[in-house]
Amino acid sequence: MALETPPGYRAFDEASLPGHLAGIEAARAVLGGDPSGWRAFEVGDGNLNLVFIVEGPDGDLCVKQALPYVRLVGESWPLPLSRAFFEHEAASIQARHAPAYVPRLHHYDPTHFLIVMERLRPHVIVRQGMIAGRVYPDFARHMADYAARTLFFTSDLAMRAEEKKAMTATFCGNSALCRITEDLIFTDPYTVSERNRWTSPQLDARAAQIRDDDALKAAASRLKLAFLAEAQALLHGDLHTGSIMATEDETRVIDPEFAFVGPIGFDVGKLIGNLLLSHFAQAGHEAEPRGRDGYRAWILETVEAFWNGFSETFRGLWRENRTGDAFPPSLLQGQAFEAAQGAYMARLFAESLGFAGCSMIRRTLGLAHNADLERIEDPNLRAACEGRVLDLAVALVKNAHALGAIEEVTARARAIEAQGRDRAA
Ligand code: SR1
Ligand code: MG
Repeated sequence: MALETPPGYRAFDEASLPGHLAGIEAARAVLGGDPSGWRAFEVGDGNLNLVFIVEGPDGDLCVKQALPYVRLVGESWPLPLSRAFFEHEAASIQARHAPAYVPRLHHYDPTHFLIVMERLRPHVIVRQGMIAGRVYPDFARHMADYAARTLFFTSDLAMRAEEKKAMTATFCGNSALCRITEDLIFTDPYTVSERNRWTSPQLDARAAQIRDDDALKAAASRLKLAFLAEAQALLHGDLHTGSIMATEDETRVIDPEFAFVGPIGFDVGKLIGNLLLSHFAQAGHEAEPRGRDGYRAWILETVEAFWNGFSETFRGLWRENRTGDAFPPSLLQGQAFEAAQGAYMARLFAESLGFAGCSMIRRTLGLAHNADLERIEDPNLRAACEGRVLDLAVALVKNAHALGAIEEVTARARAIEAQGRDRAA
């Protein structure tokens, strides 16, 4: 039986989309000419939606349409179309705060849950670039700026309480997407679930060890509570390297359909976790052993520069814009304010590392894996890389509070990589 959809909704395909876009003024303005000559290509490789590139004589566009189910799984897993509304809302807010780092939005169609936006070209998905060993010299600086600006300006540090509560209320409606994160990241990998998968039999014992680790499960549960209950700022909600497109000079963040008002460390940590995962996956992509040592070093420098840049920019924005209801200037000035900021950032750092670890565990033991590891064909080599991902991830989830600086995290990553290599030799 077909899934129920709202009146007027239909999922487009390459043949039917140009005719629909012909009725949208913003699309006509970009594509130009006669709509009968427009061509659409479905290019979506994500887990949830349809994504089209549409080309006309004057220009091109990207069109994203929500399906009423999870594309990765099929119609057996229904998912609200409203995620397109939340994505468009979040993208509009992020465009106000960090316009240099998001694609231009042209149109939102609420009947078809469809977003018409700028086609990013020649940008490529950063995850694909990192699998190919590409260096993005400004990536850390851009992402630090993007994260600091979008997260600071939508937090209680910058917003008045009435405005912030209204924003929070709007995004509470995106609960189905939050539910995916709650289950897939914070619960499934730590229990027996038919949605889980891993490289088997190589990682069977490791998966069982993780299911039996009470301290780990308690720490993951504390992070789940933070995700459920800490309404700190408007998050992108799925800030991994597959949600970022870049060239050498430009960085654009796409796909904020998981947006909601949650803990700042979730965005920050998800990006750190995905970079660390890419670091450990490089052994599966290098042409000869140690062939990507230089690239691994760049990834870890990027992790450091991202956190350090984020932290510095976030603190600077906060010093300059004490416009929110939290930490009022009437109470805190000078040294007292600096001390309060320091304590806030230390807590955020620890929470970010915990979320980074959870993001790494779910991509090795949960439902949705990353191409970084999935593309490694030799299962023994893949399992070796995944084992190293898990070594660091478990330490991050359990011991984040013991780590004082991002350089301690990257040092551990380096040590785990070296030990793994020695063991394999
Ligand atoms: C069922 S959706 C699986 C994952 O895809 C997205 O990228 C999110 O990370 C989600 O958890
Ligand atoms: Mg996505």
